[in-house]
Amino acid sequence: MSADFPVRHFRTVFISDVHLGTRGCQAELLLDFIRHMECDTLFLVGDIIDGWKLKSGWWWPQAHNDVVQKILRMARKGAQVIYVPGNHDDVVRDFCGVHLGGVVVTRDAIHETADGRRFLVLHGDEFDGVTRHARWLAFLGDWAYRTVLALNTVFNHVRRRLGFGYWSLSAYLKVKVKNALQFIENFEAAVAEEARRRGVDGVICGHIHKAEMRVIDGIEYVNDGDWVESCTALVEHMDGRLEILEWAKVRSWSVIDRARAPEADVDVEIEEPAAA
Ligand SMILES: [Mn+2]
Repeated sequence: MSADFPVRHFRTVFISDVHLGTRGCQAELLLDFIRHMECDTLFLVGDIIDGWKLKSGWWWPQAHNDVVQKILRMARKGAQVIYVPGNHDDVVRDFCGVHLGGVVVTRDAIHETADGRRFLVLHGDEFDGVTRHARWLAFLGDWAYRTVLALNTVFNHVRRRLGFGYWSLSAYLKVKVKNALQFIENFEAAVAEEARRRGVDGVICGHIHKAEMRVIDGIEYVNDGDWVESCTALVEHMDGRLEILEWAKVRSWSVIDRARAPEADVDVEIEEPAAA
C-alpha cells in the first residue's frame, strides 16, 4: 500500500463486470482501488467471475486470485458483502439466499441510501434483448468482444511501457458504433422502467460496461461500469451522495507501479478461440 494516497471510507461501494478469468480483466487496477478503500457494504453487481470463459479453458493468474482474497477478507473484517450474480457468473445464481464465506448471494436487492432514496440493485442482463432471446448469439459476440478486450490489454501494456495512462480502446469503439449506442439506450430505458414498476426511486446495475448516472423519466439510472474497459466503481458517500470513480483517472500507472512490489512481466498473449 502506498503512503501517498489515502484510504477512503465509503458507505457503500458497487462494482460489477470484473470478468475474472479473462485476459481483458484489469485486475491490477481493481486491486489498487480495493487497497485504497473501505466500506460498510460492498455490492458485487454481477459478472465478477467469467464462468463462460473458464468453461473453455482455465486461466487464473495471481492478481485474479488476489481480488477474490481481498473481497473475502473485507467480508471477514465486517463489511457486508452482497453478491448479485450476472449472466457470466450465472452458476452462482443457484446459490441465491446462501451465505458463502460471509458473502450473501441474492438475485437482486433494494439498497436505501443514507439520504433515504431506494434503489433496485440488479445485474441487468434480463433487460438485454440479445442475451435473453438468443444465447448462442451472445456467445458468438462474447468471443469477438473478448478479442477486442485482449487487444485492449496489449495496447495498454504498450501505452504503460511508453509512460502513457490507461485508455480504453474497446470503450472508444463502442461509442463509435451506432448500433451499440441504440442498444445502450434501449437497455437503459428498459432497466429504468423496471425500477418504476417496482416502485423505487432508481436502479443500480452493470452488464453493458458503460458507467452512467442520469435521470430517465424521473427514475435515477445508475450503472457502475466495469473493470475490463472503463475501470469504474460506484461509491456512496456517508451522506448518501453517489459518485462514479474512474480509477484509471484517479491513479496513473506510474503511481501504481511505484506502489506495488516488482512482479513477473505482464502476459500479453492474445487468446485463440477455444477448440473443444
Ligand atoms: Mn453481464
